[in-house]
This record gives sequence, C-alpha cells and structure tokens, in this order.
Amino acid sequence: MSSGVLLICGAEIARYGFGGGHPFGPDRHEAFMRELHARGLDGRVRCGAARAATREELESFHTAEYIDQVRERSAGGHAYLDGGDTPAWRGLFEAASYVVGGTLNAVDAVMEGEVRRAFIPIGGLHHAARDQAAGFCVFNDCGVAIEMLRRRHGLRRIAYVDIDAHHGDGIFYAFEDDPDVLYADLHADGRFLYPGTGAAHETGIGAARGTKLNLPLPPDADDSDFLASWERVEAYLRAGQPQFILFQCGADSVAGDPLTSLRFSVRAHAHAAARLCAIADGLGHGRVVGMGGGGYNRRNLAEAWTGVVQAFLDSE
Ligand code: TV7
Ligand code: ZN
Repeated sequence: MSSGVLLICGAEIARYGFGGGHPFGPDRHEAFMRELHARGLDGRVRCGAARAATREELESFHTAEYIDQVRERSAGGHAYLDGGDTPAWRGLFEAASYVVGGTLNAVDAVMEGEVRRAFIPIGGLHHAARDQAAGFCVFNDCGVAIEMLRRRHGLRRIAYVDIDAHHGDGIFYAFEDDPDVLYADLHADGRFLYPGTGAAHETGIGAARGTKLNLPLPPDADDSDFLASWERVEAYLRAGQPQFILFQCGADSVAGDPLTSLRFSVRAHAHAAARLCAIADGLGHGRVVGMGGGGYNRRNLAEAWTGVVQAFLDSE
C-alpha cells in the first residue's frame, strides 16, 4: 500500500476568499502554511498545486444555470451571490473552480494509490447548494468530490464527516435521499447558529430515511461533549463501511472563534483525523481526504489543521 500525505496548496487556492474585513479573508492559507513550516511539517508532506475544475466536473454537482450565474456575477463584480455572506468579485469564478479542482486532485491522488491521505486547507465549502451560493461557499468541492468518486472512480459508499461548527447543509440536502452517502455531522445546534439546520431528527428521507447522523451540540460544547458525540460517529462509520472518507475539519469549532461559541480544543481535530485514518485502514483501503472548511481565528485554524496533517503523517 502507498504511503505519504499529499498537501494541496499554493496561490491558486489561497486566492479564494473575500476582502474588506470579511471573516473568510484570503490570508487563511498563509496562516496555515506558516504554522506547517514552523512545525517542520512542510518538508514531510508532498505538495501539489490545484487545477481548475472543468465545466463538466462542476456540472456533476451544480446546475448549468447556477454555474453561468456565478461566472456572470464574478465578471460584473459588486453583487452578492447570496443574501450578504458571499460577495462576488472579479476572479471569484476562477478561484472557486480551483478549490474544486484542488479537492479533486486530492481525491484522484488517493484513488490512484499515490497517497493514502491528502489535505486541502482551502476547501470544504459545505454550504453551497446545487443551484445556490451560501455562507462564503460558491462551489461545493465536497459535493463535486462525492459525485466524481462515483462517476469517475466507480465507488458506491462514500462517507462525509463534518466537525465544522456550522451544519453542512449543502451536502446534507443534496444527498438527503441517498443511502450510499454516509453523513455524520457535529455542529452547534441550529437554534443558535447559522444555517439553522441539522437537527438530530433529520436522518434522511425516502430510501435514505434513518441513515444520516446529525449531532447538534449545545452552543458552548467542549471536548468532553465532542468526545461523547464522536463515539457515535465511529460506530456509525464502522457499521456503514464506506469505501472513502471525506473529512471537513472546520476550525471554527475551536474555542475562541469569532463566529461561533463552540469550545473544542485543537486536540478534537487531531483526534478525529487519527481515528478516521484508523477506521479507513481497518476497512482495508486507508482513503481519507481532509478539507479545511471554516475557522476564522487564524491561530486556531493554523493549529487545528497542522494537527490534522500531523495525525495523517503519524498514521503512516
Ligand atoms: C464554512 N456569520 C461558513 C460559515 C458561514 C457563516 C455568518 C457572518 C459574517 C458575514 C460577513 C461579515 C460576518 C462577522 C458571520 C444571517 C446572516 C447574517 C451578512 C453580513 N462578517 C463555514 C454565515 C453566517 C460578510 N451568515 O461553515 C461580509 O461575521 O449568519 C449568517 C446570515 C445574513 C447575512 N449577514 C450576516 O464556516 C466555510 N456571516 C463581514 C463582511
Ligand atoms: Zn463554519
């Protein structure tokens, strides 16, 4: 079996973000890379650049009309893509396409056996719907990755695990009726935080009824709350036996984030990463791709995500 950890990084994905005091600023990539270097981990991972996702790849998840709308609004500048969270700017279409292509590069490298784990810091844009931008997310790289894992790589059962403070509504509702997309999401209770969804009773619909795991937490939940819920995620994954694990490890669930009040320590993120690797190895394939997601306190995102990369390296 292959070894090594692939890191998708570089100017192409660093550009994704919003200026003018927006929490998702374009400085987040650098904050992570500096910490990776300070810990001497940059020399231990293989680095790869992102590529722009093709129109066909974007259309595996998004509608053609929505993709056109993003292109038009980015070219025109100024307008928001949603109700005020996701401003359009010249170049946004391209930057958002690179994020998707970066996650696809990560997934492809794992599927081709070049590495068992890969991480992309600017990725995990889990709020974008098939036909709509939302909450800082233009194109849903996780959603495109799930679709391409099936169409291009022929996988059937794929797990999506999300510990960002916000509910991953863009993924949840896109695959709500699909029993082959395992979904486990720890997040702050929607009564207290955007986007307001992800109640425990939301377990899927139609053929997927009863198959999804939404685990809302009290708005000030700490590591002990995290660990109690995390046990359920592990049991869920072991029973579901996915062929691939996508991990959205948003650092906005760490104490001190300006947008949320969850109080995990960065150890939660490292623990989750280590356990997911162990589960994937136990299933015989070892396939795990981590995506940074949210995280607006730069110190926190740097520590949480380097902890995830360290856990990936330690699992080798
Ligand atoms: C994955 N919280 C994304 C998380 C998306 C959260 C929200 C902001 C925010 C937006 C700004 C801004 C902000 C300081 C914080 C109901 C509203 C309130 C727009 C101002 N500063 C992820 C989305 C969330 C935009 N949205 O999961 C421009 O905070 O609560 C809301 C919605 C309506 C729109 N207004 C905010 O972590 C990557 N937005 C500064 C400038
Ligand atoms: Zn978030």
